[in-house]
Amino acid sequence: MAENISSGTRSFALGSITRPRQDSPYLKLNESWSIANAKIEQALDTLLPRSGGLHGRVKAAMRYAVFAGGKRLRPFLTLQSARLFGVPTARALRAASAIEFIHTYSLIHDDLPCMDDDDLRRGRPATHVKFDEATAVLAGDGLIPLAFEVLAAPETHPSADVRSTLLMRLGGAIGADGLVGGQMIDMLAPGRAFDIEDVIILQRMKTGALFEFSCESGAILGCAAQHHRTRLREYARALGIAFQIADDLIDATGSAERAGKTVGKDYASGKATLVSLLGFDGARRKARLLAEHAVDVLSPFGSEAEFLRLLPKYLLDRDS
Ligand code: GRG
Repeated sequence: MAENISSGTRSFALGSITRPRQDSPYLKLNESWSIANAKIEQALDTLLPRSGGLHGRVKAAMRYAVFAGGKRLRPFLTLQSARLFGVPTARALRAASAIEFIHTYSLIHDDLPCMDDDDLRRGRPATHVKFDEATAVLAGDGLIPLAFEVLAAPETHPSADVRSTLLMRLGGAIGADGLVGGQMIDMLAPGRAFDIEDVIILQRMKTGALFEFSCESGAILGCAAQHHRTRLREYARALGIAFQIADDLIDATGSAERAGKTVGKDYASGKATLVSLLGFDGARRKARLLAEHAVDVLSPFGSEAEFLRLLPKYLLDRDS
């Protein structure tokens, strides 16, 4: 049921998110996300280095990984949060692209034999399978400074204060107390008796931190008040855990063909997840409550936040 979208540069699937009914409010969200994705693909293409030179292989691997057909959820969150504060689209697209570069690096490295050891990503051979391990490490490494370079450039925002806030918040989100720390906990997880609180800490760092930055970055670009930034982080935190529960349900019950990645590994290994700790029904209930909380947090915002309000429940229906 993948929604195929032509982005101008290539064709990709907007995940395999359940196709909305024709009368559904989700139809509008789906359309808006598709239009946004075409712009995001264009921005990613412009900002990524072109292959070529003696080191062309690493640039080819960076492009291979980025243009593998991801949902572009995090960039969409940035564009939607930027919309709340009237941020020009060109600026928001730069922050959105930087975030997708970081997300892609994390997926490349996560798939490596020394990490999660997965051969399939986004329905295609993982980067280390398509190229080789060293090239995949370097491709991930290359995407990190590219993200920082894009955010630090004056085209992202004329104010150096805004740019340095973006850099600082991204650094915090993906460092030892964010994405990297979350991955460390995840690596240590097999064989450990994690409780619900431990799993939430792990997920908040591994998945949530980049979600939080995705939502907050639009507010930072819009020079929004601190309380707005805090709200958007809270929205992202609830959304991130709900999204992770959906991911764990896909792992436990989904098909690799639809998910475009290996499924069943976490479930079979007995790794603690909110699904294994709460059971299927308990996890679904928790995800629903989180989705409702995320929507409540957006109450001060008007109709500009309509897609952010629709996203939590929409994402719970996904199967990739
Ligand atoms: C290597 C430092 C380091 C971190 C890796 C991102 C990550 C941490 C691991 C990926 C494994 C995983 C299942 C993470 C939880 C949820 C998640 C990030 C899923 C992938 O995100 P989607 O569904 O992917 O947005 P697409 O392909 O649509 O971009």
